[in-house]
Amino acid sequence: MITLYSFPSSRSLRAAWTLEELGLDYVCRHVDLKTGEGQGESYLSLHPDGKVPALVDGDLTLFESAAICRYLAERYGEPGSLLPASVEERALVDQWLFFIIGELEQALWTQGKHKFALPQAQRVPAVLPTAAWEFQWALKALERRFDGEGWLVSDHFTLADLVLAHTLSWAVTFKNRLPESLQAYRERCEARPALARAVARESAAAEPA
Ligand SMILES: N[C@@H](CCC(=O)N[C@@H](CS)C(=O)NCC(=O)O)C(=O)O
Repeated sequence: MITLYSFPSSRSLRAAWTLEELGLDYVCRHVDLKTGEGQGESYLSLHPDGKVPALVDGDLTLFESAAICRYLAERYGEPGSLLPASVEERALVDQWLFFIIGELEQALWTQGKHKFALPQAQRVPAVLPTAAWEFQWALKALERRFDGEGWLVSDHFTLADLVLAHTLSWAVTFKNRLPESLQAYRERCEARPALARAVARESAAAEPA
């Protein structure tokens, strides 16, 4: 059995979206970050930092959203679907995943941390313009390699597109400017029915029993 530990509008959506793209059966278990459940002893035994997502599949427990998506696609995906069939194209998917997490997301997360995620006393609003500048810098690097037409790797939607679309949606939520081409690409990815199902699963899990 697969269990995803999630919280709506967080990075766990990447994992839920991947599970839905793959058509897998899974339990979606809400972790109430707002009441501090993440820092409870029980959840810390799954995720050492008390964050979401975490995934349990049989004897395997995994944390880190990109690693979870990568595992699910490799373990359960048809070769040539979320992960391309060739080693070279899979390496390109990994290249984009590391770039998205290490470059694009970091600048965004600095914004998120200093706008709402850190305890009030630790927030430094003065860093926000620098983080916005850093995000635009990383976006330019993306645009040099990808104009928003087609897909990041290969001729179809892959895991690289899923994680990029999710990250670009955060960019918009945090009020960063996206070029029209990437905005259209993001909307194309977000129109996938699997994403709507994933959002619904995470919301339903958060409903009181
Ligand atoms: N690099 C991690 C980051 C995970 C992370 O920071 N998750 C946030 C939600 S998006 C979280 O659980 N924060 C804990 C909290 O807010 O208490 C990943 O991609 O999974």
